[in-house]
Parts: sequence; C-alpha cells; structure tokens
Amino acid sequence: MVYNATQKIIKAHLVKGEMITGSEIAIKIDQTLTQDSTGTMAYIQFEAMGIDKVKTKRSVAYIDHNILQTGPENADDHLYIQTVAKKHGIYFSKPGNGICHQVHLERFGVPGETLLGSDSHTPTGGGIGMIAVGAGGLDVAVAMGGGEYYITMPKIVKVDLVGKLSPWVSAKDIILELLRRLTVKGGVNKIFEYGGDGLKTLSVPERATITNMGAELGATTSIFPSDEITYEFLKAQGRQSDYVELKADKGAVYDEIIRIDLCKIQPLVACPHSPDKVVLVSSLKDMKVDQVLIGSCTNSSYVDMMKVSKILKGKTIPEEISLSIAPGSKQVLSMLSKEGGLSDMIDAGARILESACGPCIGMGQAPSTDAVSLRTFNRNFKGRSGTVSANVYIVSPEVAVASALTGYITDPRELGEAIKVDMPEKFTVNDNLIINPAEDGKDIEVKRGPNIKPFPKAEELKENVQGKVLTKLGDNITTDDIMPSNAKLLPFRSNIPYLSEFCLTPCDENFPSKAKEQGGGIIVAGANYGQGSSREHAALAPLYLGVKAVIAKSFARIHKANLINNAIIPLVFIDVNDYEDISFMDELIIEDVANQIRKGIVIVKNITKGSEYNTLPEVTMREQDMLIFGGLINLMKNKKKDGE
Ligand code: MIC
Ligand code: SF4
Repeated sequence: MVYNATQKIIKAHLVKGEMITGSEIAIKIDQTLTQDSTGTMAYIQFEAMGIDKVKTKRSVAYIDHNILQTGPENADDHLYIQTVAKKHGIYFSKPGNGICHQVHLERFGVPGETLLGSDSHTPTGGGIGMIAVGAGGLDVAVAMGGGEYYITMPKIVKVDLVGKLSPWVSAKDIILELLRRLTVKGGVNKIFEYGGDGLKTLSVPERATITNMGAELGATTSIFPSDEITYEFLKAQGRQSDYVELKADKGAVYDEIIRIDLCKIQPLVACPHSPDKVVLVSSLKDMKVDQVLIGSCTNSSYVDMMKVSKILKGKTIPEEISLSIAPGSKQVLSMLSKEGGLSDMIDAGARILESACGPCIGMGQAPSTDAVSLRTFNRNFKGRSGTVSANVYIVSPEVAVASALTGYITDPRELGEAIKVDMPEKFTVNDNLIINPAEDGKDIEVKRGPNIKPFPKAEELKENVQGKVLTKLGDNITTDDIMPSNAKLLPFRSNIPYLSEFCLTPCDENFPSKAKEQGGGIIVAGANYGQGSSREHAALAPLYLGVKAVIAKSFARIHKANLINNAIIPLVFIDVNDYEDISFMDELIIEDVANQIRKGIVIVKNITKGSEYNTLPEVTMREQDMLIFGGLINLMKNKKKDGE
C-alpha cells in the first residue's frame, strides 16, 4: 500500500474506525495544548474526570490571550491554570513566553505526532509535520485523560506547490490565494497536505503561516511533510533528536489536487470583513491607512520580525500612522533585541507590544472610529478589533510595513530590492518561562479565584423539543458573533452566566433578553454557522440561555462538535428554501426527537406557519448518543455506570 503523509500519521494513531472518507474515526493524541481563554474550562472539565496525571506524551498550558490585567480576574485564571498544570503533569508556559502556536512550534512540536489544542489555530503545528487539530476544551480534556479524539475522516487534498515565490511575495500570500479560490467554507472536512517542488523553498515558520491560516478555510487541519528543512529547524532549536522524516509515498493518492504556481502569486490582501475577500494589493493602491499591526500566531516568527525591522531601519513612520508590533515569542523578542532589530523598530516609531495575542483578540489597540487597520493576523471579522466601525485588512508583514511607511496600502515591490533574512543556524534557547510539572502533584494546592463559576450542564433529551425562533441569522456567523471576545469580556471566560448576557449581541442586541423571556428556544442560521474560534463558550452561553437546537444551512466543524458535546442539536436544512419560510418568533416543535435523530432525518414542524421542514442531524452514532444522553460528560458518566 502507498500512503500520503496524512494517512501515515492517522494510520499510526488510529484507535477506532477505518480511513474511509466521511466515516468516523478515533485517533490517539500524543500532545495537547491549551491557552488561557479556553484553558480554564478545559482544566475544570479535566479535574472533574478525577485523573491524577495527564496520559499524553506532552501537554502544555499557555498563557497568551488574557494578558491584560485590569482587575484580578485574568490573573486569578492564570494562577488556577498554573497550579492545576503543576498538579496534573502539564507544562506551563508563563505569560511573556509567547503565543501558544509559535512557542509550541519552537519548543515542543514533533513531526509525525498528533496534537490536539483548545484553539482553532492549532493546525500551525502542521508546519512541522504534525496532525494538529483545534477542538473545544472538553475534547482536549478528554485527550489529556488518555481518551481518543473522534473526527470524520476528511478528504485529503494535495496542494501542489510549483516553483518559487517572487521577491516581496510571502507565505501569507499563498494561503490568501487559497482562501481566494476556496472561500471560508472551502476546507470543511478536508485536510490540506502540501507537496511539490516548491516545498523546499519554504522554511518551517513560513509553512506554519500557511497551516495556521488553513483554519480560515474551515479545514480540519493542514500539513507539510517533514524533510531536511524541518530537520534544520529542529536542529537550530537544539531539538534534532525530535526529527522524524515524513513524506508521502511515491504514487500516493489524494481526493483532490490543487496546483499553485508560486511564481504567479502577487501580494494579496483580505478585505473587510472576511479572510476570503481577497484581492490584489495593487488594486487597493493609495487607500489611506490609519493603523498597522504586525504579529499574531500567523506572522510573528524571527524571520518575519527581522524583515520588518530591516525595512524600517533608518526610516520614520508618518505622523498619521499608528504602528504596533508584537513579536510572537520570548525567543523571537530576545533574538530581535540581540540583533538590533528591536531598536530599528523602536527608532522608526513602532509601539512594541508584549509577546502575546494582544490586538488579534481585541486585547487593546482597538482602532479609532471608521479606521482602516492593516494587520498581519488571520481574522478580520467585523468588530473583532474592538471597534465595530473599523475596516480591517489582512496582509503579509511585507505589505504591512510597506504601507506603514507610506501611510497608504502599498505593494511592497515598490520598495525596490527585496530584503533577505536567513533562518538562523541556532536559535537562542532559554526555557526559563516554561515551568515543569511536579513529579508527584498530590500535595499541590489548586488555587481557584472567585471568578471561576460552575459551567452549565446539559440534560438528557426530553421527548419533544419545542420553542420559539429566538433569532434568524445569515451566512458565515462567526464564534466572535456568537460569543464576542474583547478586553472587557475575556476576563469572564470562566463565568458563563455573565458572558451569556453578550451572547449573539453583535448580530441581535436583544438575543439574551429574548432567550430568557422565552425560557430558551431555537436558533435559525444560514451557511457555515459558527466559523472561526474553538471557544466552547459559543455553545455554553446558548446552553445557559436555554437554546435547544440550531437549524442552519451548514455548520463549521469545531463549533458543531462543541454544540453536540453540550447536547444542543445541530440540524441542517435538506431544502435550503425552507430557511426562507421561517420567521423570527415562529413556534417550532420536533416530536419524538431521540427516535428521529436515530433515524437520521428530523422533521421540524412550524406550528405558527403550519409547515414542515426536513432536516439532517448529520451526526455519527456516538454523537447521537451524546445528544440523547445530554452531552459528552453525561455520556461518559453513563458508560462508566455500564462498566464500559
Ligand atoms: C481566536 O483566534 O479567535 C482565539 C481567541 O484564539 C480562539 C480561542 C478562543 O476563543 O479563546 C480560537 O481561535 O480558537
Ligand atoms: Fe491568538 Fe490571534 Fe492566534 Fe487566536 S488567532 S491564537 S487570538 S494570535
């Protein structure tokens, strides 16, 4: 048999099922990662399982999202995560050490292994040859406890990279080109495996930029082979012993093949308010820019930062421009400083931010009213910057810095000869912000601040599900719409009752009050409902408000899994025209719901209109059980009772 790289890893980790596209498989997870905005929930759930020590090869808890400490809440959560990590065998990356995905790539990622992370950009690890998947905190907690992870065996798409990028065109433009071609829905239930002779031209951090933003395609994950370039990267990190070669066999088969001619790609930009609204940078030439932000897990590696510093060297940004830069990790920041790049940035007028997610998740640096903000990040959903009226454009570091210097959207090719920065032969390694877990954690006291509130628990399914349509939403509703995140709300990630007051408010201001008034109900939505983040808060807050089902044209993968884990029924319209028939506040009923789910087709009756809609639950047998027994936790309890 011949296998591609994806199949090789999946086969080596397969616990249940067969590698048949569309069927459910379970894989063993070698490594996990959490970050602080999803981590608290994940560890509360892990603690509830009563397991002393994680059963993975390596689990790491990062603090990188909620680093703005304007009150005790975030710091309390950090302390909780730090102590719970020490007790249960989890490495702890302190605030200041950097963004989880960047640090994981540098210090922990191992080719050929599996990684499950409670963050949707976990696929960054695909840059080093891992099957790295984003999931809700509960799934990560289960994996820490040694449980398998279930996915639908995705289609495997080969992305054949041919040739070499032109000067001033970068890895970011490759993934923007894919987004342009495939859209934010184009990757659902697919893994993108990169290949072709263009591979050898891309370093590990460049590959990671591409796999990182594969999340915006809705993909399960993306992966590059592990080759000489991977070896050089690991060696430079002092980790050559972690190297394993991983390549597709000759003649390996793929479900689809996409070809990208690297020489033909030009600098690209994603326009407001979606990462797939991609156009040529040159087509926006002369658009005035107010703010430029460089960093995030997509573009904050050492080479990215050094390039930016070299372009800024000896220059000054115009007075109307606000430029902020967040190097991705302590390693990057420290090396940038030793090489003199940091002072070139500071001298040019940049504001230097902590190595963390920062403005990418609305933690500070919200732009001014109606501002044009250029960012090297991965998401430009409306309002995510903290300013609803801002227009956020997603670009490469080269485009960002060229525009910061001119004050207008600028094609970097106008800057003349391209700047070249080599990958270092040796990175500065200093892991003093990574705290090892205790050998024996039994005497470690877990510190719980008052902000940590119990999370809502789902209940066993009743005979009928009945309720009003609490809101009717359009296509591509993001988890930022469902459960907004910003400097004001992130401190409450462990307080669902408080957060629920803001649930879906960017789309429908009155949603929380209506849901409460009606004692819960049903959400109706368009295509790709729940795209974006892995935050299970986008399921927990609706659960708290009594939402029982979401009927949509289609769902994004991670959010759908989070809904099922919390026993909110996801239903897909068979005839999309039925969506048009439903109105706000219509009374819907699903009778004998458990049996209908088991049968695989669910009839939703609209009592108000007197009509009926056929819908698909699109769930596996295991997921049917979860919905019926009241979510993953209840299902696990039930299985324990039955001695399974
Ligand atoms: C994001 O980029 O939206 C986040 C913040 O990293 C989320 C995680 C979260 O909501 O806490 C993600 O991508 O999963
Ligand atoms: Fe952090 Fe932004 Fe990356 Fe999410 S996308 S992990 S908020 S840097």
